[in-house]
Amino acid sequence: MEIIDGKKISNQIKEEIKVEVDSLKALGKKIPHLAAVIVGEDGASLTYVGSKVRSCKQVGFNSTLVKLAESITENELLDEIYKLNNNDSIDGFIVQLPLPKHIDEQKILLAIDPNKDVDGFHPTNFGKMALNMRTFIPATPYGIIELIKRYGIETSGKHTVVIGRSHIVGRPISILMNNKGQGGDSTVTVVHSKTKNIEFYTKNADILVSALGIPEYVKEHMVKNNVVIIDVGITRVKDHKTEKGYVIKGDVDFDSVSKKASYITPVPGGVGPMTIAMLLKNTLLSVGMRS
Ligand code: L34
Repeated sequence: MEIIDGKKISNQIKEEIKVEVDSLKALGKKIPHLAAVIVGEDGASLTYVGSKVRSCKQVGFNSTLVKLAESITENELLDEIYKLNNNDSIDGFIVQLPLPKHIDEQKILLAIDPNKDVDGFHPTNFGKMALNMRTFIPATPYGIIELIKRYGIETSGKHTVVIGRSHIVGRPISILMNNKGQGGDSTVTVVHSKTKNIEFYTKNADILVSALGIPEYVKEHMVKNNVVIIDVGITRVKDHKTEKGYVIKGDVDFDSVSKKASYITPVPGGVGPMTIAMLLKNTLLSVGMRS
């Protein structure tokens, strides 16, 4: 069994990005500038966005954090997005999800200029991704593909089972792993809350991607020997014994499942840090496409 070290690979990618930023700077070109919009005070969202801003500094990007109150109206948020769309100094931006219930997420995502949509959530970019055209790939699935490539894991002809069909992970990763090319060419099954007998599918997976959000849902008896496990789940579980008052759990019961796996991503330190590295990569791509 080999642990897939997302923390290490994400640092490598950030180093690679820094080299490119340094050469842009040496040539007197524009410094990449990423903006992030966050609405409200959700603890996990604040952590993730904070980490995005910190990573911008690490690689030499400029960054802007737009922090908005939970009570903001949909129209006010749309105005913020138009400002970012029209601000020429900004190469790309994201609106951290989830948004408060009174705001229509689709409406917000549709308002983002597709050329600045470094999350790849706009229908234009999502459609391009589905057609295997060059575009922004949503950062979490992009990070998974990158881990698979850098660990030399074979996907061609393999049976990949994805648990979950969210717009930000399950659906896009199912498309990417089925697309033609390296990291793809897989036979993909997507299981979800309405699937009967989920175990029947997971037991037949060569590669299992879990993006469900139920801590330790995937148990040893649900997978076969030598399975490749990609655990995208990241749930904060209350634990008063710890300083922070919670522990982070993945979708997979790591201790038992890792014994059967050929490769496995840990939580934390697996897919999470890759999400951030690939967002930076998309921002660099945006600079290239805009200049
Ligand atoms: N718009 N919303 C938008 N884009 C995204 O790409 C995201 N996502 C998901 C939630 N909402 C979003 C993220 O940024 C999930 N996500 C994310 C980003 C980073 C990490 C996890 C999820 C991460 O850094 N995880 C660390 C642990 C962090 C902690 O201490 O809580 C890890 O090692 O897994």
